[in-house]
Amino acid sequence: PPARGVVQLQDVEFTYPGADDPVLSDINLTARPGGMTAIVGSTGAGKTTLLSLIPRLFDVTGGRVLLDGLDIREYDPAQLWERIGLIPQKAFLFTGTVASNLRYGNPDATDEELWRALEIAQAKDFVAEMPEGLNAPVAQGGSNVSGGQRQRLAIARALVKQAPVYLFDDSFSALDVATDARLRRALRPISAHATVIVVAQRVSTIVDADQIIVLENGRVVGTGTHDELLAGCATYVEIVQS
Ligand code: DUT
Ligand code: MG
Repeated sequence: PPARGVVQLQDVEFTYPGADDPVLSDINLTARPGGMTAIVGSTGAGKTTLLSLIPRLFDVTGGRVLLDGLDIREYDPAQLWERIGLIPQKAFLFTGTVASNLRYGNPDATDEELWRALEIAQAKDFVAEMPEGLNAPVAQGGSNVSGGQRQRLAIARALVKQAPVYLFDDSFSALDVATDARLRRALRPISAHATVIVVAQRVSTIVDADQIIVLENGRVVGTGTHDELLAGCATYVEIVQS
């Protein structure tokens, strides 16, 4: 059956290898295509850890993660990775060119597809301004581009995969407010058919989410829309007011 992108976490618990205590416990959530799920919580709450379980960067130590109804441990790892576009909290680039960085994950992408992804990621203008364009060199660690540019190239790289699931780990807070807003607008056609999970800090990023999951010390302390959580979740109120 074709990939749809329904992500489910069921009674998930996770303890880092060698650690004594779980950093995530009793996590239950369902994220569906055509909607955006936002994950909020203070630093150390477990947001990055939660996202890392979906492409199996780590395996759960309790409960299970399902993609389209199937335990992710049943997938061939490469097949799972193909279906998930992960934009890490700390974006990284390889030594090479803009194009080689973008094609990581989808070697067959056409130049046109690369430009389309760059456009959505708000990275088209600065790449077009480079004399070599898509063939512009990327120095070791992406040291010849700014942090915000690196972030947007990492977003474009994930979009080139055309995955049914996208995981954005705090990808927007490093961007200025205007770029952030343009980027989220440009992502709407994608979230209309894909499953999008974003870890976010700015209220503007999360107010429109179809569901918001509030994490505190590795546990879900609230699930709902912005208005529902404002009315019923003290932790959420604290987060959005800080
Ligand atoms: N942790 C480890 N080992 C790791 C990564 C994290 O023990 O390799 C711990 C640190 C923290 C908890 O797991 O107590 C959750 O960390 P995570 O990075 O998931 O938190 P976050 O919500 O993403 O924090 P931030 O907002 O700072 O990104
Ligand atoms: Mg994090």
